[in-house]
Formats: sequence, C-alpha cells, structure tokens
Amino acid sequence: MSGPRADAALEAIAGKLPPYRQASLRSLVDPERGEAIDEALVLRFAPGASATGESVAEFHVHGGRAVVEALFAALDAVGGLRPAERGEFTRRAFLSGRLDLTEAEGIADLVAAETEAQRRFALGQMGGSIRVQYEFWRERIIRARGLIEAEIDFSDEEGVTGAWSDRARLDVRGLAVEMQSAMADLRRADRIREGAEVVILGAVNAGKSSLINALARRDVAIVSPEAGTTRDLIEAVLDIGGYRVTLVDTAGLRDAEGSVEREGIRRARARADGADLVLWLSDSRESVYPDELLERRVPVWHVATKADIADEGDLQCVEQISRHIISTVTGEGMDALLSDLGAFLDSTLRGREPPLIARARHRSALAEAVAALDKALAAEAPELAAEHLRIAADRVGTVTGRVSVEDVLDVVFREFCIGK
Ligand SMILES: Nc1nc2c(ncn2[C@@H]2O[C@H](COP(=O)(O)OP(=O)(O)O)[C@@H](O)[C@H]2O)c(=O)[nH]1
Ligand SMILES: [Mg+2]
Repeated sequence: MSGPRADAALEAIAGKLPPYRQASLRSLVDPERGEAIDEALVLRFAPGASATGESVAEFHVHGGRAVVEALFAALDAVGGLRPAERGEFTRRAFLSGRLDLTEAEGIADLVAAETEAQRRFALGQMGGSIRVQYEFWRERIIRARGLIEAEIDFSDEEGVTGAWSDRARLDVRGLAVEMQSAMADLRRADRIREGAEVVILGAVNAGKSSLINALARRDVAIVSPEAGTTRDLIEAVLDIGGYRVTLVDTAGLRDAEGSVEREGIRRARARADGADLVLWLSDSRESVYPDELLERRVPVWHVATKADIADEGDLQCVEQISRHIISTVTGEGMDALLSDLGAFLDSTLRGREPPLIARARHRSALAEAVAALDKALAAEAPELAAEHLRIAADRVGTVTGRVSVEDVLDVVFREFCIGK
C-alpha cells in the first residue's frame, strides 16, 4: 500500500504500528467482522524513504487465494484504498522524483528479463546509465545556450550584432556528432532486448531443419528426405551464451516448381537480408558455395553438414571452405558451432559501452534534438540559434522526464505489470 492512508490501513488490520523498516509479526484481523485472516510479517516505510516516496506498508501473507481475498475484503472495509494500476508504484516513484523515466523503463525491462544480456542491460539502465548521459547532454546544451545569450547581451552593450562565437559553435557541433552516433545504438539495444536473428539457408536436404531441431532440442521443423518439405519460415527462440536469439529455418533454395515453394524461397532470402547472421548449410558430400552469398551484406558462415556419412576426400575438400563441419546425428561439431555463435553475439551485441538508447522513444527524441542542433548551427543570428538550442534541450529532457511529459507517461507505464 502506498499513499497517505497506508499507516491507518495497516493499523486497522495489523494493530500496533511497527517501527519503520523492521519486519514485525502480526495477526491480521478483518476490522469489520473481527475475524482472523492470517499470521503475517508486516513492514512499514516512512514517506521520503520508500520506493514510491510516499508512506508505504507491506503485508507478507501466506499466499493462498483465500488469504489474499480475505485481506482484500478487509482492506475494502477499511476504506479509502483501491487496487493499484499497472506500474502505478513506479509511476508514483517517478512523480515524487525518486527515479527518472529511463530508470523506470529499466525496472520494467528487469522484470521481463529472460537472458543474462537482457538482465545486465536493464540493471544498468535501472541504475541510471542512460539518465546520466542524457542529463549530461542536456546540461551542455543549456550551457552552450547560456554562452550565446551572454554574447547577445554583450553585443547589445557594444552596439554590434554579429554571428555567435566559434567557441559555442564548436560545443554544439561536438554535441550533435555525439548524439548522432548514439542513435546508431538502437539496433544493438533492440537485439539485446528482442533478440538477434540467425537465418539458416542452403540447398534442399542440406540438413537445415535437422539443425534447428538439434539446437532447439525439440522438433520445431519437419525433417524428411523428401526435398522441399520446409516451405514457410519456422522460428525457434533460444538462449545462446546469454543472448536471446531467434533462429529461422527456411525453404531450401532451388529452382522450385510449385508457387508455394517459390514464395517460401523468396521469404527465405528476404529474411536473410535483415538477419544478423546467415548460416549457409550444405551437405559435405556436395559442398557448394554459391555466388549469392558473396553479395550479401550480412555475415555468412558456411557450415558443412552430415559429417557422419562423408568420406575422407569430401571432408578434406569442405575443410577449405567451411567454418564448421557438423553432424546432427552424432553431434559432432555442434558444441564448437554453439560456442562460436555465443562469441559472435557477444562481440556484436555487447560493445564497450551499454547502448544509450533502449527504445524507439529515446531515439526519436534524440533525432529531434539533433535536428534542432543542426538548425542552430545553420542559424546566423544568435537569437535564432539560442531558440533552437532551447528546443534541443527540451527534446533531450523528454527522455528522462525532466521536461513535462504527461503524454509519454501512459506509454511508459502501460507496459508494467500490476504491483510494480
Ligand atoms: N546422416 C545424416 N543425415 C542427416 C543429417 N542431417 C540431416 N540428415 C538427413 O537429411 C535429410 C534432410 O534433412 P532436413 O533437415 O530435412 O534438410 P532440409 O531440407 O535442409 O531442412 C533427412 O533425411 C535427414 O534425416 C546428419 O547430420 N547426418
Ligand atoms: Mg527443411
């Protein structure tokens, strides 16, 4: 419970108020019916020293549904209370200045985190990694604006109106470059949050579906000696080396007769174009490295399959062109492939610094801020430049929530679960 009535409600149900921050055992009693509900630990936090910044009280009850329902009924009888909305505790924490919007978003991500990389990224954000940078940018924009405004005042005195100084210009240009390069981080952040994508391509019967099944440790795709079995895209979500990865199995590439298979092949190529990595599979006994791979901008690893039924000569030949030689039947080469994938994801996604953009919201604010900085740089008149800088600072401020952002709040807190 959070808010001014928290203490009164706690007292009505648990009796004597415990000292702040000290877990205390109490009998919970329905104040209306006088009936015992549970034996529970209760906790109490002072306004200004709680998660929401308000007076907070907690019941740690035995979790049976009947217990919780009886407690809710008792709370209802106390009056003046209502169930929290999604993310309302965090929202109140934001409104009372305990955290900024990016930190609130970090909490939502931490609650939803499934992989190590997601957890690490969310924890950093919850701790202010993004807030600190945006506040720093905003301060520097405001400082540059102050510099220009001082020049405006000064030039009035001297009776000269001229262009604004090179010093302020240099600052603004530096800021624009920094913020622009941070915008490129959205893809990396997306990959950490949503997962990277690895697409399996190759000729029919190369063993693509067998590989996705082996990696997913379950039968997601139908495996069959009949060519052209897989015709649509099949996805499996995996955790490889702490990163979330969507693995995509595709229709084998060949000059297909049926229109359904042709569509499958078109989709396979399109999906590969947007992937982070392509695994090109081919049977060790007839290994080919088609030209179409060389034209791709996405990195491609050549993987030779069915090592168990290839002979010495075949294997010597594929060793020249393959990054990995595997067999899904014996498991040969599978560990090496997995650890290579883990290292690849780590090097592409981890980076030296965590991304400074976690969401599209951050990116569009940054884009608007950079556009305003560019306009300031293009402006001759210092008054105009100062106005564009004011806009830029405002846009950066919307990310942390320093600038009034009523309309953003619903978007940010909607994705929370109830009770956070
Ligand atoms: N011996 C052997 N056969 C395999 C291996 N991988 C796949 N196959 C067989 O090759 C055929 C085609 O496999 P599949 O995974 O459906 O290939 P796709 O068309 O590329 O999806 C099936 O009969 C599989 O059992 C392997 O590592 N060793
Ligand atoms: Mg298949």
